[in-house]
Amino acid sequence: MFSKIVIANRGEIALRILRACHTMGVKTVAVHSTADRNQKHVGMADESVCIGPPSSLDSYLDIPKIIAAAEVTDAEAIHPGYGFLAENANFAEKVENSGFSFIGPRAETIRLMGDKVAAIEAMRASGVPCVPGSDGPLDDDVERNLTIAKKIGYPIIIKAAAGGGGKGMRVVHTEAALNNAIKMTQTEAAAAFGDGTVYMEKYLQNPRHIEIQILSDKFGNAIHLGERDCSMQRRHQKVVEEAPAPGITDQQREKIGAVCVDACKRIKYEGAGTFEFLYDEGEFYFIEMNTRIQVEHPVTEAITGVDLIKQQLLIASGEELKVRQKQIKLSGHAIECRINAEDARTFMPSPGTIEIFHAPGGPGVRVDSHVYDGYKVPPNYDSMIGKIIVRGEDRETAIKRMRLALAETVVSGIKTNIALQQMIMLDQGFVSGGKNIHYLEKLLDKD
Ligand code: MV4
Repeated sequence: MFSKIVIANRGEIALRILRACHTMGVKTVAVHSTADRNQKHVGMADESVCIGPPSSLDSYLDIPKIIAAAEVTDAEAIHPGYGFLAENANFAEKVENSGFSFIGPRAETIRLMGDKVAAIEAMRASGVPCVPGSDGPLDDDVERNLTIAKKIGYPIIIKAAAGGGGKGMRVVHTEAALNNAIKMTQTEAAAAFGDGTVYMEKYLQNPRHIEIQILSDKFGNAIHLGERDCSMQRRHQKVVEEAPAPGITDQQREKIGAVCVDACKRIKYEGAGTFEFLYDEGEFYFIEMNTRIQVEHPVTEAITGVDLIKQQLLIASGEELKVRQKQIKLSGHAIECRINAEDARTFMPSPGTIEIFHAPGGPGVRVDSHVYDGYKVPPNYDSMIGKIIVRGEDRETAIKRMRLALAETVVSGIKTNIALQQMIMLDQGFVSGGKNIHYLEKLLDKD
């Protein structure tokens, strides 16, 4: 195992990584911006290095500064957390070329998954079910594009190969609108990502977003840890996540899980990863793979008992996966509510000083948050101030626990989405379970 690592992130995930390091006897180096001097994990880390001003571009996204921090502290590895540089293949490559271990997949794998056309191609070749589509990039052949769309059937969606997470997409309902939509998406993609490559898929109108968590080591051992349902979202920001996904049978889970495990082995995936699927009328359709630890990883931890950050460290340090697929038993039901510093009506970030913070507790309640009384939420970063995760023996129990946990939570001095989360936990549609990706936005539109 590594003796010391750099935590190249901030907020709750930096704290989560620090906690995993403590249980493993790994020393920690916190890197932080000047706005983050008083972060909880900075105070708890064995060492800390200030890497620049508040702006992410000059701190958490500044590759040479982070590598320099590893050099001056004599660390062995760098954990990127999520966001920032977590899925930057060039960063992973530079970390490795500088003599450190990147705690995540190989740079080549990150690069492959960053190109959505290449990712889909690799997955299709590995037997992963994908959305009917163009099977590759679109070119400027107008007739060819019309033919592909006709064969797939409208509506179709044009997506940027370099996009993902909702950026660079356009739905097309008619043949008449196709060519212009392709051109517009290409232009936007070229401007946003420096790569105008686009591809086409059948547009699934009302799918759910279900993702499979995997772990895969450097020796060809791979396991899946079941699925998460992340359909409760607004403008591509997840709001509530849960595991398992309501209505998914053990047979469905075993089948899609085995397919993901096979794909991991085939592409020699190393680390923790997530296969993102759209789920529609009982079928899974792969859309993207995330090569990082995700915000919602705790719901999987809650029902499997596996510490995913610990597993990331073990895999990166070259240990063999000790957990076998047979040992993965899903137990109970877990729900995560993301707590954001935001305006209840406009959803605009609402930074400021938290006067009082009271965390909920009790059986089956976990709080992953870096905030405390007097904590100042800076305006420079993501507005998430923490996550409440509950587990119950069944979904109904978990929902009841979340209602109480939200009611116990006090965050004063700033605006938060706690009331929205409480509304969702009481909503009959959410309570019934299995709602699609448009449900929450439609619910919010009603008033
Ligand atoms: C889709 C889709 C429907 N059909 N692809 C949005 C984010 C990006 N990861 C993929 N996205 C979608 N791709 C096909 N072929 C609908 C979405 C989508 C979505 C997906 C997951 C979670 C929330 C979403 C919200 C709007 C659209």
